[in-house]
Amino acid sequence: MSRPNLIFIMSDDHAAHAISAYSGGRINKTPQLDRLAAGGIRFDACFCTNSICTPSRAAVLTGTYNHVNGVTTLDTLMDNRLQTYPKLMQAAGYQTAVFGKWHLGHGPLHDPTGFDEWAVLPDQGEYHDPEFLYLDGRRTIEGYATDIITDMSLDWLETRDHSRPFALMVHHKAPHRHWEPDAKHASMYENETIPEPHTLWDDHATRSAAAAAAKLHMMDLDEADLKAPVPEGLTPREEVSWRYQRYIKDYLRCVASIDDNIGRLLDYLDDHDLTENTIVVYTSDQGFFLGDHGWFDKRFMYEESLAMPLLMRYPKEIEGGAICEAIVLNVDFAPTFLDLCGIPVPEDMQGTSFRPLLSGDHPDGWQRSMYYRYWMHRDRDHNVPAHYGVRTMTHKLIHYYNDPLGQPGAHGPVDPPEWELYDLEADPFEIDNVYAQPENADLVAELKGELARLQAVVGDEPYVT
Ligand SMILES: [Ca+2]
Repeated sequence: MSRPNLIFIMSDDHAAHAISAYSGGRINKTPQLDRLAAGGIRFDACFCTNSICTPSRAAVLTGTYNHVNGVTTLDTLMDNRLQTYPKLMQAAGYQTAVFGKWHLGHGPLHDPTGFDEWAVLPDQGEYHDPEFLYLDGRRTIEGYATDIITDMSLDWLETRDHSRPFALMVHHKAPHRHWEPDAKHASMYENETIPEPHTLWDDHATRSAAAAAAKLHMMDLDEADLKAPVPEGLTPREEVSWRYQRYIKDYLRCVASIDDNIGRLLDYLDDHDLTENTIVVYTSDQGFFLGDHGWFDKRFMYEESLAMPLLMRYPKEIEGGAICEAIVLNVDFAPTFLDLCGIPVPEDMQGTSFRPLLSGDHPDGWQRSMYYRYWMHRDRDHNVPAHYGVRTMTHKLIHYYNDPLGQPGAHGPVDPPEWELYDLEADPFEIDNVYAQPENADLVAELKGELARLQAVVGDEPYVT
């Protein structure tokens, strides 16, 4: 039997609630992503283990947590000698390529390795007429990043060795800040009002002081984000609403271009008889606040940031329209891809293959909780505190240990430790921190025990004052 191909599409900061297969189309329509979901499986509890670009990308590639792979913050680059799933696939005879955003560093120790061909954006890269880095230098390509990354992917598919299986990574830059749409989508939503999220007016009253001090509010969006002067004469509340519309429309315009380009890839597979034997994956390196809690950006362990969209299509093993509510993590991707392609999963990968979940099996003992850690205390731009925590199927316990710990890109001062507890069933939007309520003492003790257990399992150190 021929080995499957893999197309792994990862965008940057695309929250699941901006995909209509997830949201039912509350704020936008994504027909091509919905096409992928209809032909495959939608994961409703896929989480990142550290909600920023570089660390999540390292976790995806290596199948390990950030305290193990060393990529804890945006200022820690990935050592390209680490074991990654593309390297293992290449060694097993797969043709491999990556096009688009890399954001794991550049130069001899950080450029992509394990790929037959690559072209990546330097750092964040540009939306318009972007420069790309190649093995043999830099070239600027005219056009729009999302289109170009797809063009490169299609060209590579066309010119590949057709006698061998392939693993193609399509890593979109969009819809990362500053959300610059292309001309085709520039006037989309122009005469519409996008619905505001349920928690746009969250007053953060019960949240920890450190979390409430984050600079992610609509009022923290700058000129490059808004791309227009704030109209005069608005009340403070009107200004927040105006800023939200400016932000979300550009964000959704960038998403619309991704959606169109996914359609081009899916069409190519259909037209070349590749659909049946190709695993197609769509995800984003983390989630994003789309005005939720009054915020943009990510970093926090709250649901909108923690959750990654995950859609997978593979007709040989996945029934169309399936939905999976089991917890899967970014560290589980690498072992799953290897498993699906018949390549042994190395013992030192910390994630677990979730291949059984694809066909509806639910293995006994499958994870019912997950460990999260954000290290980049009080980063200059966003002021989000360092924290770790545990999310179970029903609750979330967050410990703001509030210490930079000398991590690159983290800053002081050290603030007093704080805790938050959310009941995800009673309070799915995480408005009421119920940590201090006496009746929750037993639950808090239980969750602290689970947090300690998970830290021991993954080999991370608990914070000690
Ligand atoms: Ca990102």
